[in-house]
Amino acid sequence: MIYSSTLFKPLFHCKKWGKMTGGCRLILSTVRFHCLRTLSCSFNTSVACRAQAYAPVFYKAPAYGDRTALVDQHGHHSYQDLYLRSIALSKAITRLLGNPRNDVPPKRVSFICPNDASYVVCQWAAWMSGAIAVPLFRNHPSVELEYILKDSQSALVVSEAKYTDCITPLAEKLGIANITVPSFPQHSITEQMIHSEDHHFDLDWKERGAMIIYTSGTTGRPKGVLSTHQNLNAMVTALVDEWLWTKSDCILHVLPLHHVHGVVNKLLCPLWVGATCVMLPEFSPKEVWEYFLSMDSPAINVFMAVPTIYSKLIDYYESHLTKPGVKDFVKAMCKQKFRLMVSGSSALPVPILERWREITGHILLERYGMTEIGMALTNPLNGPRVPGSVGNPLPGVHVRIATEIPQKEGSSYTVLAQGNATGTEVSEGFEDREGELQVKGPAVFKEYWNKPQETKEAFTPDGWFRTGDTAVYKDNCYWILGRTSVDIIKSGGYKISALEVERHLLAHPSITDVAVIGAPDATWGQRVSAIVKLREGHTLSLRELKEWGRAVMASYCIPAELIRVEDIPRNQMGKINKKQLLALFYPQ
Ligand code: MCA
Ligand code: AMP
Repeated sequence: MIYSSTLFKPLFHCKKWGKMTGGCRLILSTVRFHCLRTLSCSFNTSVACRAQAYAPVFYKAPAYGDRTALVDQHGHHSYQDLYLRSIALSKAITRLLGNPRNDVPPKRVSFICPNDASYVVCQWAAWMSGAIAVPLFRNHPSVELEYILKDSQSALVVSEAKYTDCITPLAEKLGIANITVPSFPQHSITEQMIHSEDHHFDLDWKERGAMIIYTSGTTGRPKGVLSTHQNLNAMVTALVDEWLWTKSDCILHVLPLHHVHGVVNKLLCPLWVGATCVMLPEFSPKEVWEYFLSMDSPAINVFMAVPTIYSKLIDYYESHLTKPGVKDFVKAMCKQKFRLMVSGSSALPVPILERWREITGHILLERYGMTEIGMALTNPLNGPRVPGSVGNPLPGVHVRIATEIPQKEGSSYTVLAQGNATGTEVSEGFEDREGELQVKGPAVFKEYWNKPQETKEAFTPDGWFRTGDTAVYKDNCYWILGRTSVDIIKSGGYKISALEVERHLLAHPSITDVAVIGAPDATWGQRVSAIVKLREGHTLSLRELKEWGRAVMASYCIPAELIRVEDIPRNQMGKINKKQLLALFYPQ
């Protein structure tokens, strides 16, 4: 089913926000009323308004009216414009799905968009309809998209016009409804779209599922991390409070929109406070530097990225911006324009932090997070940032460092250190001892979608989420020492399951045995390296493997290196010791 041409038709000939006809005005004033309550809630947590305190970000949009919410390749989009477009789409969704607001659990609406305003519209529309939003990544191959559509049991997939050709056959194959949203800007928005139906969005938001993000684990296929509106609310408000987001901020957005870093930290936070998000269709070092050095409005004053992006920006700087006068200009502009530059999603190498400081005069603020928990630890906005450390817990977040004591019936844990935003206590005799970082708090996800066993195993018996990261508390802050499992690779900020890549590679007609490891890399953090045994008489080049890989896995999972061996070393039990493989092939 494609409703592309009809979806926004009623939106032509838009009158302005303030000049609405009777029915419409009534509806919007209801919405405004709720928004004001919500806004006041963020400052006043009285019981009377708690019900709306977990409402999604779109509740705030009417209050921000014609302020610029988003700037993308199509132009400027005000809060009211995004809001009205979202209502229009939510009406189409509701028409197709019945009334998802009544569903328990809520229906899933997947969507696939470029990095532009259409993403926000799809996300808000899904929430307005009461559905769970499942963002798809436009660069994923169709087998990956199919897996997510199936696993999330999506009732509907919304695609921006550019992706309709890719999505329609998938949706038809899976028997899922699909609609197309036209590319921006096709039509201006009108009031007619919100006539006739009542648009009050009063739902019990707190426990309601909001978003499913897919993440790789050590075992099995990617898991859908279901966060509730309360979880998202906690993630956003902690960052807004801690990093002092205000509506005068303007962030440059360059990250993919199927992970928490791009969705929550870089998009929901600015939209929450009425700030502006300038969104590039994809990361380009040249364009980022142009924005950094531009005198034009809107002036970017906040930037966040993964360490690989800072590394790539440094490379670009070294080859294009190091002439004496230019260097000084770059530093002066960055110092003057920016109030905050953040790094996260994987460890920030100290040489990158140092070089960035020399170039821009900014000490990157490093923070630590995870899809399942949002952000947990951060260096301070004001106050000394410790290179290599990830600081201390954000407001509302409880963390502990613990080691497991395996027992016949479940496990118990020795707690080495435990803390929150007010301080950390180290258990006597366990100073500077490393263990697993575990997290509790309102931002911690509800469940892995349809995976009760995996959900159970992700928590300790007393309810702490087990991150799988090794950490230590030392010198009054937390340090991440790496993953507990070698089978989780972080490349360019993406989490990649080595086992998942192996599963794909074993389907290659020339490969008979394989071990995938994360090779250390100055730019990428780690790069995916495949150690393979080929079938008798077969040959395989890296180029051929990459070519083949494009159809079956995300580009960032495709091995960047191929090492052919006669046999993959195994121990007597037939197990591969990946730490030994790493030492053997990457001795440095
Ligand atoms: C691209 N390539 C990669 C990756 N990205 N290889 C390994 N790892 C990657 N991450 C490959 C491409 O397939 C291509 O290979 C070559 O590198 C150049 O690709 P290109 O697209 O030009 O690279 P790029 O545009 O410069 O992309 C690099 C990037 C991107 C911008 C750093 O990887 C990225 O957006 N990363 C951010 C991921 C992210 O947001 N993570 C957050 C999740 P070939 O040349 O062979 O074709 S973690 C999270 O959300 C938690 C909560 C947290 O703490 O933040
Ligand atoms: P993801 O599961 O894709 O959300 O990635 C979360 C993982 O990224 C964490 O479990 C860590 O392993 C890693 N990570 C995020 N931020 C940092 C950081 N600042 N330093 C080290 N690792 C990080």
